[in-house]
Amino acid sequence: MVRAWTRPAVPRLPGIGPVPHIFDSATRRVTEARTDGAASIYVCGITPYDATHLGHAATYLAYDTLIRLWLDAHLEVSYVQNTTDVDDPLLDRAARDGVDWRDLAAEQTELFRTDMERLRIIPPDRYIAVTEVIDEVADAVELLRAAGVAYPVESTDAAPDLYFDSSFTAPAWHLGAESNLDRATMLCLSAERGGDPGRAGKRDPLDPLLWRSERSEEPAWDSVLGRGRPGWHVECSVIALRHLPSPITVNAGGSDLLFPHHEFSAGHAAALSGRPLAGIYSHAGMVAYRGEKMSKSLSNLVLVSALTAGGADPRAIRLALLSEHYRSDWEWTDAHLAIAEERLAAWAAWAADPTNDPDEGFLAEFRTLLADDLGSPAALAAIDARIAADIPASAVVVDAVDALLGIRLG
Ligand code: 5CA
Ligand code: ZN
Repeated sequence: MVRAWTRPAVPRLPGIGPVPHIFDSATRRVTEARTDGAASIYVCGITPYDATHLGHAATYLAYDTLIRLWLDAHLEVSYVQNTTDVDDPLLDRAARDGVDWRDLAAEQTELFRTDMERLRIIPPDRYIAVTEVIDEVADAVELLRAAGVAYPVESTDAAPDLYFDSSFTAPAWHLGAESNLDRATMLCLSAERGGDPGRAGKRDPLDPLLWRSERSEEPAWDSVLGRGRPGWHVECSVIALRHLPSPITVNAGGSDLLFPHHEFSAGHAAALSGRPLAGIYSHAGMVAYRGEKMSKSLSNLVLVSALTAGGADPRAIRLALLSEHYRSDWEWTDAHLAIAEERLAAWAAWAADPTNDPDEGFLAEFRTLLADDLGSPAALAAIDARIAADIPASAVVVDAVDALLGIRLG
């Protein structure tokens, strides 16, 4: 397990909050997020380079809000996140910059930790690097091969690689069950997002890589499959199965992971365990900047560390991100931060001398707004409205802003 970051203090509020409901991409319904009195979540972690941009931050903040609601509902929470510390994009970036991929991953993971801590994002209980689970992944792929769900594809420069047969079906999974996409869209997204639909020798162009045999100049590990390294989706299936109950309550990440990543993470997990990976598949919208999705490959990034270095209060960054609904696609502008800074100043002034009013009615309303598919814009507006109406702040509401929005006023 790699080191995560320091956990922020989360005040306990009076009474018990409602169990949150969130949108499930598979059923396309807002669904109660709970499994037998407990809650578990796997959130796909970063591939450690170009960390931490506001798109990353928005996605981790969305699931931080969900976890805060679970804690407020007195549910026991288990939270696992991975870090993809070996994969093609990381290796490509390290090669481009002439640095060792391990050094790049370590330095960027450290920057990510610092940013998460500044933003007061609750850390995972287990933070797991792919390089820590190579043997487990190889064992899992070997099981899939024995079950006839993984098959070799010849290569000219190495031993055969292993691929997942996406015609696999089980009560727990079939291709498209999670993403609901048609085949043409899947083919397109596979090509865009790390798949290799054009590779010769596959049974289906959509079949994803499970294990890549050693190539010269590439990192590789000894394993039951010979020397090589894991494919991308199977890393998340194996880490989730190993460290969380099955099915997990929520499998989460940005909407760019809907297909192929989460579809096949779920497929591999179902083939390994016979059970669905998750009860709910949740996806955060994409943050754009200057007209396009904020992404490493387009280098239109706004980094959390650049904003804080420029003097931005991390609480204002949090408020700026919370002012947009987590499921919508939206574009970051400087105005987001300016508005959030004004809002933070107004909230802090309002909270300076809180009353002892129990504010039960408002606390219930505030909790309900957030528990309804993480309605943070409505929750922010509810506080604004109290200030506008000259209703004094109470200690309870100041604590609720801290516990549920992660913003400590005063
Ligand atoms: N390591 C894999 C997941 S196993 C990965 O996707 N890493 S990442 O660094 O590319 O992205 C980390 C998380 O940030 C993912 O959940 C991804 O969906 C999310 N993300 C990336 N770009 C954006 C964006 N522009 N807006 C919102 N979320 C984003
Ligand atoms: Zn993942």
